[in-house]
Amino acid sequence: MKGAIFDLDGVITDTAKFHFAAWSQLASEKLGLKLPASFETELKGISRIESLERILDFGGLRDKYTAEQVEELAAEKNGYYLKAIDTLTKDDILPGITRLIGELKEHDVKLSVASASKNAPVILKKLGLFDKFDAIADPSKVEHGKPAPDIFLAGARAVSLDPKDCVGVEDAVAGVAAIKAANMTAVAVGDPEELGKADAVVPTTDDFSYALFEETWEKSRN
Ligand code: G16
Ligand code: MG
Repeated sequence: MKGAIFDLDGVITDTAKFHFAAWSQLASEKLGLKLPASFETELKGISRIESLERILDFGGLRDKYTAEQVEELAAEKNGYYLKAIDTLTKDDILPGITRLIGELKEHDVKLSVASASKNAPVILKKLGLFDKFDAIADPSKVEHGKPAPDIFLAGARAVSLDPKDCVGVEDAVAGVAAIKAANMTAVAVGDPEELGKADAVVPTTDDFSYALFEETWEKSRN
């Protein structure tokens, strides 16, 4: 294993609750909708615009807004979201992640971020992790979102590595599909039934380690 390509939300920090709160605020204040709690999981790893399109579909409102209005609504949600994540600090890094980053760096593993979030650099700065990563793939430069492999391929390319030498790290079904489509080894955190396509699934981020990543990579390549 030469590289580890990380999803952000749900792997490095838990921003899903802030995304959901911001979407809920937009839905109730601007769209007259109440979002069911299931949207918090459903929108994980899904881009800003596609998330909004799914919300509009849920409310049967897709045809009511022009493309320009959809962009405005998405920008408004991002405003709510940015306000919410302003309070993030290193205390919001998920358990075991700082240790894992240290272990991977000790073994000269390149680290890159493959998040659907355009806010990834801001979030990593708030967490004090920005300088630990060798690269952050830019989601606005890739054509297809997760489950397409594009963002993970961009993450490997950004650290000049062949995808087959990389482990991708995810918490979402669409993200695991993206990793496998990129021909990487997938390590996931969460429900093993839901994330069954991954090469290894652990219950918490504290179960991640260099040894687990290396062993899973070795096995999946043979
Ligand atoms: C994250 C979240 C998604 C969010 C997307 C875009 O993805 O899981 O819910 O819609 O980023 O975020 P933004 O509006 O900040 O660009 P990931 O890939 O880090 O799990
Ligand atoms: Mg995620």
